[in-house]
Amino acid sequence: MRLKPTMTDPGDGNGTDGDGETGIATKTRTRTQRPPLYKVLLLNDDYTPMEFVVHVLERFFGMSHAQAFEIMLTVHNKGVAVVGVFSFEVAETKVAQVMDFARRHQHPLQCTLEKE
Ligand code: TYC
Repeated sequence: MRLKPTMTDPGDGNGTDGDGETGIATKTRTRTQRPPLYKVLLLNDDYTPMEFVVHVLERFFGMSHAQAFEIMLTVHNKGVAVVGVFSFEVAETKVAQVMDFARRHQHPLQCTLEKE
């Protein structure tokens, strides 16, 4: 009689090995750890040109022109939109790239991240 499940005999969950014996049933549940994800948000403003926002979405988020235009309009109409979901490191990098690109072109475009 074994007390714990093994790789070759995970057991049937009834606490026995099916060997007719009884014992103390111990189960080890393996909790799968997924890395936390972060949403990258683009915010609307009254001054950044629409074409500039479309270009940003194509350049930094790999969107097609049609996709980029659609998301830009969503931000324009609703005030904010999620433009991608990434690991913290990638999300942080995208935000920095967008903010730097906007600043260099003297547009007030704002991009931020939020834990999912
Ligand atoms: N509202 C801007 C305009 O009318 C366009 C715009 C869209 C700005 C999306 C920022 O994230 C943004 N020119």
